[in-house]
Amino acid sequence: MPIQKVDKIWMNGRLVDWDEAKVHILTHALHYGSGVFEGIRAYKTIKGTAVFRLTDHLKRMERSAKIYFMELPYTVAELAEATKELIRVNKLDGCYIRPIAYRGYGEMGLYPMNAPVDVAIAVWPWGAYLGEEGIKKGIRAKISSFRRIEPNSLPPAAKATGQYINSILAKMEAIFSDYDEAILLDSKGMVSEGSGENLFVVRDGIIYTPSTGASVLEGITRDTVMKIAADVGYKVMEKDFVRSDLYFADEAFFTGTAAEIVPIREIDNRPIGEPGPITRKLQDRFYTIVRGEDEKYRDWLEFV
Ligand code: PPE
Repeated sequence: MPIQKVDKIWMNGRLVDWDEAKVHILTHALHYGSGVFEGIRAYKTIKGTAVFRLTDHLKRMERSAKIYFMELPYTVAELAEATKELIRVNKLDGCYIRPIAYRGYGEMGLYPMNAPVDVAIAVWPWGAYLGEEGIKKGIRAKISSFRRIEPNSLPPAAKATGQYINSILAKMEAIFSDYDEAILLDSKGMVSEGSGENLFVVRDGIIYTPSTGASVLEGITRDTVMKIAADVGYKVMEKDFVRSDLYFADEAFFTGTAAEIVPIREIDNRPIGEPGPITRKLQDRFYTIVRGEDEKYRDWLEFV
């Protein structure tokens, strides 16, 4: 997806011009994938622009960094403030936000502790990740022949740059096979998640999503959906399941910051059907909340 250029990028505490936001070719993270990042969205609300669950995202970045012994030179509060300032400076209302902390220039080799840790934040307008049409009508997914990375090789709980090579393999395979998105199984063969989204299925009115034991990222949208579904009165369960449970689903959908909530209408050529009532209801609740139209969830909005 092409990036829509804006004015400034935040790099190590300074606002730099978009075209000047560069790194050295010998940046450690470029060679070894030794970076951690986040994907966050800001929405235009009735009370101004607000970042959705900004602090929760930045805390997850801190947890990702912890796994890789990466000491972030800024606190969560400092990064939150920098994010808000950056959105103001670029005069954006709704946008996507990409903070990244990475091992920088100065050391080569696999022991990374002497390389500097650089931090940057970029913001830009980013539309529907799996298409507007996908949000409305649902997408087609295919179980990937690539297995999801497992906790004892690359911890899926970390949102680390290098780990995404796994998602890229799955995504390319899905697109080249004329599907919209991949569903990865974990190393045990249990259903895990999409290339960049968590996965939910509905059967007999109960909502299921794979547990963290099935190599999933602890998605913020996953957590949001579980909470709002429970508040609406649905039963939600974290439970690991196999591929036939996907085929038997009454409804299925992906969740993610970039994707938001995207219905799945077909898996491996087996129809799931038009987006169902529970998926619709959750989409509706989600957009109401991110747009600040529900007081109950005001704590999730961090105003710019
Ligand atoms: N699983 C994976 C592997 C993943 O990358 C994401 C987010 C999620 C689940 C959902 O997490 P959350 O956003 O907290 O609900 N993927 C991000 C990056 C996508 C990209 O292509 O880059 C995102 O949605 O921002």
